[in-house]
Amino acid sequence: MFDKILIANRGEIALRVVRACREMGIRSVAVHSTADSDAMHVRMADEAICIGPPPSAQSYLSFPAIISACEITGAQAIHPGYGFLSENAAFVQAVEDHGIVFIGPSAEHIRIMGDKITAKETARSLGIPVVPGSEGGVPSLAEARRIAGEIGYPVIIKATAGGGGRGMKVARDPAELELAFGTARSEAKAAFGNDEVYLEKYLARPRHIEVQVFGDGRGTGVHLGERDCSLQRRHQKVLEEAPSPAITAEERDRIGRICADAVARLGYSGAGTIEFLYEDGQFFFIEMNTRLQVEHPVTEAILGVDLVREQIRVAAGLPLSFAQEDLRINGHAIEVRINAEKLPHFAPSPGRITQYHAPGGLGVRMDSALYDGYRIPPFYDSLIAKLIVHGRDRPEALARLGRALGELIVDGVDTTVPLFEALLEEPAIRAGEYDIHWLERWLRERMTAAS
Ligand code: MV4
Repeated sequence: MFDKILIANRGEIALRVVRACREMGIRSVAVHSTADSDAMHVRMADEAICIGPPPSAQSYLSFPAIISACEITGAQAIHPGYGFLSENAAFVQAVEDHGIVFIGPSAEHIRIMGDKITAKETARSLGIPVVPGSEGGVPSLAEARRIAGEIGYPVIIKATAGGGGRGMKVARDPAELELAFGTARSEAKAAFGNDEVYLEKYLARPRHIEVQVFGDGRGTGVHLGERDCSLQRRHQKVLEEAPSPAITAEERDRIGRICADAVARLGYSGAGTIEFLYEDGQFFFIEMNTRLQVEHPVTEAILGVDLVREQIRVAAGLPLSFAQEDLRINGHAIEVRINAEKLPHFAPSPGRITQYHAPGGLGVRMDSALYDGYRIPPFYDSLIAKLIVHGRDRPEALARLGRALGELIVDGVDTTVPLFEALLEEPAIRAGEYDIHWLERWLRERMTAAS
């Protein structure tokens, strides 16, 4: 096992990794920009080292700054958290070239899944159900017309190099396809410097359901059930829950087994998430994330597994501490993402926290790097806390969420807490009946009603 791990991240996820390290008897090294000298992850780690000025490009994204910090502190491994360098294959290569262990999958697996077309081809070849569409890139409008005629309208055009929903266009008929194809290509070229696009059947009202997987890099693959992340705004998740209120135990076992099998055959190492659109009882692969995700605590809550600990074990060459048959789902968990943002437009709201009180009690977990008097810098993501509640069933988790939100105090900045208080009143949320478009529709209706 490692003696010392460097955490190439900040905020709540850096703290999350510090905590796992401490429980495992591993020393932790925090890195920070000059804007984060007073950050909680810096205070809680065993050591801290400044790696540059506030802009991420010169600090949290700087290969030389982070690799030098490892060499100076003697850290043997790097945990990347999520975002920043967590899915950067070139970084993984550089880290390994310096004899440091990257806590995550191989550069090759990150590269395969980072390209939407090779990801989809790989998924299909491993027996994962994919959305019907083009095989690879679509070079011309004529070819797009032919494929759309085959799979049927509506279709969606996606940029190969895209992600996070950027560069997507829907076409309902051949006339719309002409415009959509041209726009998708030129937007892809402008945004990503790559105009390659591909075509898929457009699913009108799916849910976003993702399967948590783990590989030990030596042919063992397991799944840890799914999370329902359908509540999104502008491709940002707002609330996540596990298990999904939309699927049966049989559906879970079936898709889970397919994913675990795929991970085993890939020889995948570490944590991964296989994302699906789910509609009318069918799963369709869209992409795979090769990192720990923001919403991993809902899986931890219902399975009692420490996912960061497992990541560290696997990176150190140890087996997973559990087998598939050891896992049993216990109850229901919900996470809400509390952002320093001002409603109704979600404008960033950085500033000083004048009063902070975290909720507690049975079934409540608060993952946050906030403290009284902390100044939220304006340079980074607006996520300031994740509130995760766990109950014996979904109604109990919902009740606990309402109770915990009532205990929480975050003064000095605006937050998205009022959004969750309003969502808890909604019959569709209470019933678990929402798709990927539900939240945006609800926000639009409420905003027009308020004005
Ligand atoms: C789709 C789709 C409908 N049909 N693909 C958006 C982000 C990217 N990761 C995939 N996305 C979508 N792909 C087909 N064939 C609808 C979306 C989509 C979406 C997906 C997940 C969560 C929220 C979403 C919001 C709008 C569109």
